Amino acid sequence: MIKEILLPDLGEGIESADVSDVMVAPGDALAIDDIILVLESEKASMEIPSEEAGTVQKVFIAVGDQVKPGEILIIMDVAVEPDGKKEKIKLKQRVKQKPREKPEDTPYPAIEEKEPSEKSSFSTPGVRKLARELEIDLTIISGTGLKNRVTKDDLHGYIRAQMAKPAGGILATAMPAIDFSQWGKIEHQPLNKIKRITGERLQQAWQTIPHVTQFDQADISKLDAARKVLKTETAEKSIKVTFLPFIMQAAVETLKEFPEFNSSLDHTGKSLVIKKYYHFGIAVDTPDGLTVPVVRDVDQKSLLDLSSNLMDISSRARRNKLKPEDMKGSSFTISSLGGIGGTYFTPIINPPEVAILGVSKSTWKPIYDPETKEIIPKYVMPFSLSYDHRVIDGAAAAAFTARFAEIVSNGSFFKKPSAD
Ligand code: CAO
Repeated sequence: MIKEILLPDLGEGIESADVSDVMVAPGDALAIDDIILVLESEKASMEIPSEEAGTVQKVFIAVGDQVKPGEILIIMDVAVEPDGKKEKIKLKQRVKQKPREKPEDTPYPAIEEKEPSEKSSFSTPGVRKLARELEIDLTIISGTGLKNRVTKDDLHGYIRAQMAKPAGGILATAMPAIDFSQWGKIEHQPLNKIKRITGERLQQAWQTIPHVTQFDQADISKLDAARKVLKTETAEKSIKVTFLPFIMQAAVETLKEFPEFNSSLDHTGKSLVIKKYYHFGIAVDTPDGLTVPVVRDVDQKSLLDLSSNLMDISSRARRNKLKPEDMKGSSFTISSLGGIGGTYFTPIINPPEVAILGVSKSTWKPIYDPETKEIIPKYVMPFSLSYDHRVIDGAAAAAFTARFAEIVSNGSFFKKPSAD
């Protein structure tokens, strides 16, 4: 039986509304309650369901149309049983017989992702609104609703799956494809593997750890003098002594006084694992990108041992000769840009650690000495400490940097070079 389906009264004094989605096309088999179209009025979005079951013959509405109650929406061949009764109940039963799979123990079903499509996907206004707010492309979600509609559970399942991923998948999928060539010449340069892996780790660390960075500076004039002597003494041994071994030893001394900076949160997030070993991750700049090999047992090594270790790992890092063991087990990380330049930066914590020291280039500065009432030139090293605020309080971090500055300025603790 052919029947015209009209727009019902929209209530609440709504006289007309705009069509934001048409969910049916000629030839579609509709069950009762299947959505015919979605309207956006000034007051709300609403779905208009079918009160009949049957086959769509003709569609009179399109996205963007303004429609009024009583207006014809579609023509349907309404299903009629041989005895003249409509198939309503039968169709409803059929729909009910196809419950969506939803595991008992998970609140949302596992959602399959698919390639983005230029075709819009079927979903309810609420789902589309949430997706718009979170900048999620609904066409990549396989809908489990009727006619593959993306349901609220599908969207929630997708969001949960993205949150469980190690890297921020939502961010990646939220990046729109932009044709930059419309504004000028461009060149595509694929990121190499190191950059991609480091990028994912950095993004994860940045998104999951509440970072705070404390800035400070240290007078390293004495250290500068000590290094010059050592550098001359070791020149013939082909060992390059930079500031970094001194800084590493000063960091060990400070960490011994502030053990929570040499820790990790355990898997429950409810207790700290304090490490009694001092293995330092050292950020090394290589032609292929940033990598962080580990120098072990920094507390047991002399300045020369540390210098040779640094030469070894940085040279192997730059020749892609690091082994997996070289990258594991660090308890604290130092990133030194002192050989390059800049004053202060905000290093990103190297998980599962809770703090990272960023060292910047030292410069000579006129510093006022209140004791002698003189202005004295001092070699001043700016540095930054980023820390996990779940574990470390701001006061502790400021105390840590002040103590580190004191230790590094004093210079008396430096371990003598080893005999060889
Ligand atoms: N102030 C002044 N001079 C400094 C300095 C500082 N804080 N730190 C280093 N220098 C000097 C060194 O003493 C050396 O001078 P000499 O030739 O007179 O000895 C020169 O700068 C070059 O040092 P270097 O960088 O080769 O050696 P290093 O031991 O200081 O650092 C390494 C080694 C591997 C850490 C470094 O080469 C490197 O790769 N740094 C980049 C790390 C990075 O990219 N971090 C960014 C991470 S973003 O979070």
